[in-house]
Amino acid sequence: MDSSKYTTPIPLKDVKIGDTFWSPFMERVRTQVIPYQWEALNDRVSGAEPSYCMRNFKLAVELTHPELDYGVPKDIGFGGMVFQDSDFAKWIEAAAYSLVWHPDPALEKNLDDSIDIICNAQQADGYLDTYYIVNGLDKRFTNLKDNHELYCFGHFLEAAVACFEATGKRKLLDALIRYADCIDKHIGPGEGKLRGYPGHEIAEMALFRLYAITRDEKHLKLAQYFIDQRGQKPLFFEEETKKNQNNFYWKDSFVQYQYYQAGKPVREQHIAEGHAVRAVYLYSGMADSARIGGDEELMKACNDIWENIVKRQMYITGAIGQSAYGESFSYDYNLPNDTVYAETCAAIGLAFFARRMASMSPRSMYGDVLEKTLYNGIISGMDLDGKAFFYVNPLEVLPEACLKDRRMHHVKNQRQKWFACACCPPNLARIISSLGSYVHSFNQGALYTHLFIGSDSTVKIAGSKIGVKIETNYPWEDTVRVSFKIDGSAKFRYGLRIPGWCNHFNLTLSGGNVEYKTEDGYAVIEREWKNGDKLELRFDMPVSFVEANPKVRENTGKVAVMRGPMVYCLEEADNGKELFKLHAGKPENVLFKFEKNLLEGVVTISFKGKKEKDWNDDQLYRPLEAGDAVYEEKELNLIPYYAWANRRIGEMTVWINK
Ligand code: FUB
Ligand code: ZN
Repeated sequence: MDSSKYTTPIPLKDVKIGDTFWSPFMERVRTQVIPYQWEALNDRVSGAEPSYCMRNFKLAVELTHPELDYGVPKDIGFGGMVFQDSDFAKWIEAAAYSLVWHPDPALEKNLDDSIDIICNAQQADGYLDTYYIVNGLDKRFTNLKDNHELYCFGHFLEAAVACFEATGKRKLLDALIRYADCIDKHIGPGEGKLRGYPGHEIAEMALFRLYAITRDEKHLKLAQYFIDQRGQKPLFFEEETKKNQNNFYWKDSFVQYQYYQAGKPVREQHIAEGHAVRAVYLYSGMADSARIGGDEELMKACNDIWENIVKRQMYITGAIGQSAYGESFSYDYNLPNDTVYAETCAAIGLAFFARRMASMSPRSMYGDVLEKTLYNGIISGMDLDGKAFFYVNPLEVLPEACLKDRRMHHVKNQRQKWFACACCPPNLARIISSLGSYVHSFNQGALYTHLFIGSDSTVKIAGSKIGVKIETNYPWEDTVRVSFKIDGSAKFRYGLRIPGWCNHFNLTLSGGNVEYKTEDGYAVIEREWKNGDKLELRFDMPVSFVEANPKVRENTGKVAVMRGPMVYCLEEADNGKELFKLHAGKPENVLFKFEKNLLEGVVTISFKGKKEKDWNDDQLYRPLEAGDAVYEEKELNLIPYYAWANRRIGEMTVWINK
């Protein structure tokens, strides 16, 4: 492992996004999603599943400080999922990020008031989880496997770090440091402590972020302990289950403790298994730990798992977690398009993992996956108003099947206003509003650009303050311009990702030739950069027809359509019913055009394909000799996958008959 390649993202506050594609998404999150989710957390969205989240917090405050009265009946009980607190934490995190790029005194006040509620619910010893504050603190830390205490802690820690970085205010951060101390007192290697770890990961990566601020070894050690202790014998979860007579839901299942990625030590894990969101959150923490600790063995596990995901278990949209059973990964090359799970949170977690792998070593495959999942499988989770969401992101939908076929009962053909388990919408809000920190990463001698997002960033490299400006109309257009603002000149390596989908590109510097080396998929230029230097990267970005490995049986004889990073789909609204009868054939007249008034402005693709005609009789079966299939010419019209289900309910498919 070459630590000179390690980089860290440019902090969010130093990246200002101004991008034709992403700025509208970020604005939507700021003006629609964050206010809408606040209403949802307060159970004020009519017709939506109640959240109970704020009610739980207010109740926890009232039970802790009887002098504070929010008017919540003291005997009303805890509402919603055991991990309901995490929705509030994710909302806080998203709101904090949005304040970085759009100061908003009313939102900041709302945030401050929310933080007061959280701090008022905090117990004297730092403990902070409303499920146990309401249901009895004597039961806390008795079911780390399933009751999500450390998951909620992790989410609040992420929120606290975000608030501190966004506003400089320490109130929530200090509260979470006290909670971390409380956890550290009860869990860990010392005498009399529980040898436990999170049943649902996230605390690991959150603690590494905390450590980056506090530099307190205690926080680093706790994060490392959570990772290293996982799966060690005797298995903590097994002992905990016996001791506290907890249920073990997976006891008769093939998955056992690997549902929680806890069946074996992490360094012995080489394939992605179990609950997908848990898994990618763990792998993100493992990648942090491998980088911070220079741990080769852990790095190897991360690499192996990465390969397994992207070469065997990832959808073309960057979605992961194929199976509704346990919301989990399943097995290699099993990628069903219609019974798929593909939870929005899992795609988001894959983006976290990809970014951390890119920080370990800038290899374009990490940026490729980051880009793929961001432009497709993540943003498909939200409608174009920012008011309805997908939890499950199918690649093929037949509305009748969603209603009548049990195998697809989890697949919705319409985004939903809210969910009883509402993990995905606020997760979308936090990743979209923190997008700035995914664009570049740097170290003392190098800067790498992973995503082509219009932005103005400032970074200090080798003692010089560098301004980096990206101008582009990507992904709709093929040109990216990067210019530098430097006081005088500065010598550093600059790496620009050349996407895996691109077969040919042209790179120039201020209109002339430039010498670059291709290293791990980045065009790397090492030189004395001068103020005003401008790179122009132009890709060949034709419509491409992509097939899946023949081992993916669901896609046998099928083709998907892409342009640049965008995956396309057929929708009933543009192509009529029975999409399964359409064939690409040898696509002719392949055209793409930007349609300003369609779906908030998208590039659409069309080509001449064909449609199989119905038989002349209404037999269900017939001998092969009865005749060849008859086709009629048909123009196929495709839209970007992320924008499907924004018009009316109808069929959709990504994979088309060849
Ligand atoms: O368990 C908390 C969250 O709820 C998970 O991350 C999602 O998969 C959903 O089960
Ligand atoms: Zn989710």
